[in-house]
Amino acid sequence: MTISSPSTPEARQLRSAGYCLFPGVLDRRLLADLIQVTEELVSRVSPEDRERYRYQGSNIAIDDRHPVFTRLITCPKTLDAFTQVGFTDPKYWSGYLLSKAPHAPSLYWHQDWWAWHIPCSADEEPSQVFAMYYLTDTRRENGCLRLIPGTHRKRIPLHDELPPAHTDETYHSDEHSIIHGLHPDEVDVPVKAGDVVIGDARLLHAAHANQTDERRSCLTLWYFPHYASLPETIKAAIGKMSPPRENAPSIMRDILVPPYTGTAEPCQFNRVPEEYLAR
Ligand SMILES: O=C(O)CCC(=O)C(=O)O
Repeated sequence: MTISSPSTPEARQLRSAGYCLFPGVLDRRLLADLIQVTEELVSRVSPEDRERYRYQGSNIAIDDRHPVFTRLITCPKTLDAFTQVGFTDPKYWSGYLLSKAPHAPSLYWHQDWWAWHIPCSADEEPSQVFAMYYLTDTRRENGCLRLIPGTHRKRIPLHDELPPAHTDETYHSDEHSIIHGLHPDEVDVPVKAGDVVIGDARLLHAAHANQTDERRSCLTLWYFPHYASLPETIKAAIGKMSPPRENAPSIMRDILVPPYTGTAEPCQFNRVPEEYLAR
């Protein structure tokens, strides 16, 4: 992808370090409504899912037809932030509620890109990004995000130790193993409730354990920042993995990934970084 990005500090940081932060994008009303709806969702998690997703806390796919999530996905200040970092055609794909109960363990190191065998995986421009919102202020003690800057484009030894993200291997990993450990190059990303962290899906990230008596909830939304410029095989794969969305609210029409109508074969789902992640 050859796209010239703007020279704002956030745009530069996103390309060089793999993430950036915009403060205060959610207003108080939306934040309060999100807290109410997500508490209800978390209260309905089965004991089996609570155990399976104990490192993420929960892994609840959000319903983008629910009015509160529609407001979040189309949040004007986040869409404005996308413009400021140079996204040419942002399209929303999916979102998850990751809610750490009091005293929940750390989240394992991982990256979330899934088409590593396609050459665009080496590009400076991200093919996929997360927009992460926290519903409480975060810090190391209550399980803030941590990440290793630059690892979206540079291989480090840890890459070769990690199983593919969000699989049985990570769900059943040992809390004291290297994939949960501290890394000398990691940085904490503490935030205020209502900030948004925009990050490259290729970036190695994790979260600290929640050592407090309070719940810590995160909403991660996935977007393709330059959807129109993605390789056809990736667009076909996205189309195959996306839920049907004929009944999407009208406010969502412009931001949702469109149905794939081309003829390309979907590329494989491949979470393992190979030749396109440079040493
Ligand atoms: O809980 C967090 O802070 C990050 C969550 C995350 O990256 C994930 O579950 O994939």
